Formats: sequence, structure tokens, C-alpha cells
Amino acid sequence: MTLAITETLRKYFIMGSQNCDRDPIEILKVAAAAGITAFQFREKGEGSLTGNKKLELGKHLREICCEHNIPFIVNDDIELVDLLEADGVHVGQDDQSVKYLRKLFPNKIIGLSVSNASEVAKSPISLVDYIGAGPIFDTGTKPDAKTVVGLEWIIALREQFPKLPIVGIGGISPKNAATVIDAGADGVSVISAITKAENIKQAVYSI
Ligand code: 3NM
Repeated sequence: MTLAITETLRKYFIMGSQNCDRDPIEILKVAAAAGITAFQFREKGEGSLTGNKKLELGKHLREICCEHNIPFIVNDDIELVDLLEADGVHVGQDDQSVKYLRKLFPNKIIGLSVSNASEVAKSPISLVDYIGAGPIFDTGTKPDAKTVVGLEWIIALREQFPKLPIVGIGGISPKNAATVIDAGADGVSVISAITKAENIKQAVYSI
């Protein structure tokens, strides 16, 4: 059964090997069995794999998502989208343009990060399937994260786009995930809340 995109966003786990002090394959296996609703392969930044090693890890992670019927989304890397037959691609403001991606992938999920009103103004929002809004809270995971936008950013986006699928990102944990949903997001994206959790299963249940 295929979930609606809003349901797909509810527990959206993002990970690359650089986020893990355990085997990423084992982390994803536990998270997938525990009920994440989407996965993004984000092999990016300091310590990340490249080339064949990146591809090989991607293949393992893709396979786990197939087994659990979880959408597999690739961060930014178009070549990998094709090679791994990903369900979608997520880009930031400085990555490939959404217009180009939509031409390339008419039927895949396309997600775009937006952190402020001027980014929204210059983005072709009607071409994306969802937007990632953040950083909602302080995050130690992305060194170049933009200024914290708070729950107000979710509230503002929801007001401007009543029907647009929105997922919050940045510093989201079991302690604050409900506030992000209450503010109007369809779901939460997390990295460290799962990769660094002592009990991954519990973390997935609680976000
Ligand atoms: N993008 P954690 S914040 C990948 O604001 C990413 O667009 C962000 O990691 C944005 O869940 C972020 O560990 C890091 O805080 C999220």
C-alpha cells in the first residue's frame, strides 16, 4: 500500500554514514522495523563516503527500504537517484534547481528546503511534493545550518500554504516532536534523534 505524501512525511529519518557511530545498515534496519515512514540517504559533509563506497552503502540502505516498503529519497545526488532507483530526491536552495529536477523526474517525489520568506518567494513551490522547513531548533548535526527559525516558521508556512505537505527539520527529538506537529507540520525529519539514540526503537515510537 502506498501512503499519501503527508503520511509519508510523518517520521522521516535522514542519515549518512557520517552521522553514525554504529553501522548505518544496522541503524536503518532497526528504525525501519520500528516504523519510520520515509528515509533520506544524505551522505554529505565531513567524513562522508564518496564514489563506489557511497554507492555500495546506498544499495544496502535502498534494499532495507524496499523490504519495508519505505520511500527511499536521495539528497541532492542525481546520479545516485538513477543508480539506486530512488523514489525521490531532496534538494536545498543551493543544489540543483527544482525546475530541472521536475523535468528529469516527472513522477518522483521532490522535496525542497526553505528557511525563510525570501527563499519561498524565489522557489517554484508548485513543482515540489513537500517542503522541509528548518532549522526549527538548534542542531549540532549540520554545521552550516541557517538561523534557527522556530515553530513560528511552521505556523507561517501553514498559513501561507494550507495544503502543502510540510516537514520540520533541525534539532527535533522525542521531547519536542509533538510541538512541531501541533504547529501545523505533517511530519518531522530527524537525524541524531535516531542515529544517536540508545534505544532506536523507542526513539522512533516517540517522535
Ligand atoms: N537540514 P538533527 S537542519 C540536514 O535546516 C539538516 O534545512 C537542516 O539534524 C535544515 O535532526 C539539518 O540531528 C540537520 O538536528 C538535522
